[in-house]
Amino acid sequence: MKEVLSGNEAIARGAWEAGVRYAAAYPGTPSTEILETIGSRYKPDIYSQWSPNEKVALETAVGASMAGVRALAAMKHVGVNVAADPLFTASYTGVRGGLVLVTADDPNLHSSQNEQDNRNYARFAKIPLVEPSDSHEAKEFLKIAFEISEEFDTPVLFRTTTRISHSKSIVELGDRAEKPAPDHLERDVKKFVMLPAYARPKHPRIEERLRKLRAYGATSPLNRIEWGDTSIGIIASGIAYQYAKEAMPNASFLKLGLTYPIPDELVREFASKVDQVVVVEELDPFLEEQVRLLGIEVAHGKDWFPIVGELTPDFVAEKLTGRAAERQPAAQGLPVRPPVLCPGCSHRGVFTVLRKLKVYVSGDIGCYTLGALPPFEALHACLCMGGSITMAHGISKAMGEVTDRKDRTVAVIGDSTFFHS
Ligand SMILES: Cc1ncc(C[n+]2csc(CCOP(=O)(O)OP(=O)(O)O)c2C)c(N)n1
Ligand code: SF4
Repeated sequence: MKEVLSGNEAIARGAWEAGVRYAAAYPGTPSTEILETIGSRYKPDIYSQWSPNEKVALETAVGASMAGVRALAAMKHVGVNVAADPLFTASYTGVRGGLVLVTADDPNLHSSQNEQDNRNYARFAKIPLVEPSDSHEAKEFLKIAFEISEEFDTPVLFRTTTRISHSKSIVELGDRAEKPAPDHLERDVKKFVMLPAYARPKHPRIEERLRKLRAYGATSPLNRIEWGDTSIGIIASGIAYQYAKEAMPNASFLKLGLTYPIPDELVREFASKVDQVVVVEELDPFLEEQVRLLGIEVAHGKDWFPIVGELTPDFVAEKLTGRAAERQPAAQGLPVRPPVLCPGCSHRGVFTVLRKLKVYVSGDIGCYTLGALPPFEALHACLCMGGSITMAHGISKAMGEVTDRKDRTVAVIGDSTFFHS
């Protein structure tokens, strides 16, 4: 049977088909619908719960994996910053049941406080990275990610971007691979207690794991070469692959789904048979650097595709073909509609008073960040979830005893952000 699913719905379906029994998340655009879908469509096969923050979500998933079941944690890109501590050491412990962490990145900051490329976490934590290019791949690749996790004894980072998470495409549905529930709790102190004496020998094993993963990438169903015109060989993954394929359907492609570590032999084979290699990717030169490290010349990469912001099909086509897309110009003179607090929002009264008091307001992340914009203009700082109270503390200590009210600091924070921290 086929269904049209968003990337997030397809990930939820993939978790169900993979036999996942535990899923946890903290919400954040563009990741939220993953757990929403699991909770509404795949109950009771998958136990799912929202966590107070991303660290808790990942830790509970690690626990479920230790108990022997397949477990999934999902979050937006900045959530992985919060979950980084358990992530890096889970790379050392490895897994029992497969463990996949979904990171939904947000190029162009549609709904985020920064624009970070979480592919770098895979290299940093030395774990495999899987990137789908559409909803069907999101489902199928997730199942493979669980197999990789168990075969190589590692958490797997599964990265989407807004265009993959929220675009819809056709997905061929499959059955659930039921995994039996554990009948006892196994103990393995050397595997799961990361004392220095037990953690130290893990590091060389992780390096060995990466070597094996690199070799596995040559035959993995996640990676493929699509031979075409060999005057140009395009290396791409994720949504960038779709844009490049649409622009140059007849070119040769190395389409990567396992983007860390990249399969060096496959890359060499591909590069040796094309006249020039072009790497198309959003944000950081993540693939380009790995390709260059192999001693392979990259004709074009970040010189064409910027390190900042989101790629568009037109932009990629223009760079690859040298021809500008013909488009109707956008209508001129339309009214600007900046985001505002809802008419009856209870934050409105608070910001009206804070504005009158003229105090310095240390803000946080939520709807109330809009207190920075007209008509209130009564919020003067916002850094990360939970930062308002702590920044206000630093500011007030730095300022000492001030007499002028406008140099006094007030912190504002929402309930979810309060409990998150
Ligand atoms: C580390 C991190 N995780 C998740 C998010 C996404 N996010 C932004 S605000 C928010 C919820 C805020 O809720 P609350 O503090 O109650 O404020 P409200 O918007 O309800 O006023 C979430 C989940 C984020 N920006 N950063
Ligand atoms: S908290 Fe956000 S969603 Fe709720 S009323 Fe205020 S602006 Fe609207």
